[in-house]
Amino acid sequence: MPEWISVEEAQTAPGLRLVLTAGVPGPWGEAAKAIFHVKGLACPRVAQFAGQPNPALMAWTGEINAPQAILDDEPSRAHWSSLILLGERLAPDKPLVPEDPEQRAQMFGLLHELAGEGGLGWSRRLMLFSPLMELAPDHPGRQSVAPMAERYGYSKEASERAPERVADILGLMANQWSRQREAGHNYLIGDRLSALDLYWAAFAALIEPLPHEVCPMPAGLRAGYSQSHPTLDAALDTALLDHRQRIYDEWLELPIDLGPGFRP
Ligand SMILES: N[C@@H](CCC(=O)N[C@@H](CS)C(=O)NCC(=O)O)C(=O)O
Repeated sequence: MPEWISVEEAQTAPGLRLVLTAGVPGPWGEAAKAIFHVKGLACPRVAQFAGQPNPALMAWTGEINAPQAILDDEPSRAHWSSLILLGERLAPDKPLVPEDPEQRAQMFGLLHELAGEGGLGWSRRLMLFSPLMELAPDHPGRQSVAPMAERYGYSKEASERAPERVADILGLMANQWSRQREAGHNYLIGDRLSALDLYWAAFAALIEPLPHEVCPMPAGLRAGYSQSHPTLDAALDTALLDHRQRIYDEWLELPIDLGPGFRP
């Protein structure tokens, strides 16, 4: 299990460093971890605290978001696609982006639907914020998420549209998986492991988190991540959850490392 270092230590450390949200199996962070793990790019991890100002991190990289990958003195990479492409650059011998242009375009399209603005991650996050944002303005529960909710486009209308949007994307993934199965493939794109399998494995936590024994996340957050909704339940192909389990069993770290102080 890679070591966790402070922002101060990370600032002067050479090579690759990965900033991750402590205590939360945030899907963007889990996907970035998966990319580097599968590629054998071991690197120290740096804790970010979701919803907090993270002043030292902001001073270092100009971003309070996580994940962020910092290579030597190069600018921080925070966007999901730039993290994938950094992995391809650093370990081209273990490609996670298909060579075939059709497959490549299809993969980045589906990845955007999972991790991009307005996609499954953003929409599920709105659903997660919704019960707290419905509380009175001075309620501590609402105040704890309001800055983030505003940062990620929260409105009552957007949160009401979110279940349909998540269901649409689950439908997309289900169709892709059944086409692949029919073609005799064991992965979501092409005939081998790709970034899409890793991002699906990470973002599936927002539909059904892995059990506490392997993912010791705070109970309140687990309730939020597991929030069921009839529209989602109807759209979910549980074979995709079996695929998530297989990807974790065959390719990824378990238990999930949520940082110092968050061990199973
Ligand atoms: N940078 C990623 C998104 C990552 C992201 O949304 N991270 C959130 C997870 S909740 C975060 O760290 N938020 C911290 C905050 O807003 O305080 C991307 O655009 O692809």
